[in-house]
Amino acid sequence: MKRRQQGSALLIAVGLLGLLAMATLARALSSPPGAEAALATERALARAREALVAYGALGNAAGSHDNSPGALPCPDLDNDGVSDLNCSAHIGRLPWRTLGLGPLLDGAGECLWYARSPRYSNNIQTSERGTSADKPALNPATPGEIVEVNAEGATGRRLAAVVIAPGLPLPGQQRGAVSGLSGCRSGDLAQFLEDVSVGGTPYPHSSGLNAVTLLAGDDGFNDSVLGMDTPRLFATAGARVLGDIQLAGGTPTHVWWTQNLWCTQVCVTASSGRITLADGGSVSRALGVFPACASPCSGT
Ligand SMILES: [Ca+2]
Ligand SMILES: [Ca+2]
Repeated sequence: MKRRQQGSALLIAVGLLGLLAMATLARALSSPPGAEAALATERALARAREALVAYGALGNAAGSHDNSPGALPCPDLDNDGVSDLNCSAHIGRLPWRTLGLGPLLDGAGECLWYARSPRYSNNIQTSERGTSADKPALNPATPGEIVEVNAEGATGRRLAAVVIAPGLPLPGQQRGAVSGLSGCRSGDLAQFLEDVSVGGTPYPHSSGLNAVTLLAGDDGFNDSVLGMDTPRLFATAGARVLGDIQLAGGTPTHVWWTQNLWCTQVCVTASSGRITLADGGSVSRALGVFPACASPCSGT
């Protein structure tokens, strides 16, 4: 009797294993080729963008109050994973160490690249914000400078930053060995990212001022792009500013508050502060104290 029960259990186990194998095979057959790689790329890009949003809100790991809320790190220009403070280029590798991330890899096993609007750079001293056209006050009304481009051309959206997955090397691209410092392959920008024209207009990635979202696989172009617009950035950085108002018991005394004209960006209702974003959305927080200069929100 016991032996018959054992035999039945074995048959059931074999049957279940067979069903599991069939289900796995069916799932593999139903996924289009490259789907897992594409998913890995999307995951890496999303993690990078959220880390940049967090950096823009809180600055460096020490949470320095010297940074302007919303300011973004310079790219990594020497392939060590660390942002370069005296950078002149607007595009480079994602500074993953500075962002507190591991080396993010796309579906092709390549490290990510990154560009940020020059006026959003945190190598502009906060004390110099608002003193010249190329060092403007940084707040939700500060337009991004990176042009978003799709298959029809420029979309009209201007982005604060963009993260880019390079994909596999295309014909003519030669990438070097993996750096022991960064875990990223060496080589200049042109070995990873492609310059393209859309509708006869050139939109070079190498400038750091275009975010081209053509479908990967189009002839001569396989970069995957994820943009960060200014509302996404300031939804978090703005919450930090409202938090600082509460902490300060009214008007923050930090240099970034005055230099970036935050008083023009905050309005108050009976019990909360509100910051309006560039897309008409807003971020609010209950406040026990208000900045002395803030005006009432319209309609309240
Ligand atoms: Ca570096
Ligand atoms: Ca590429």
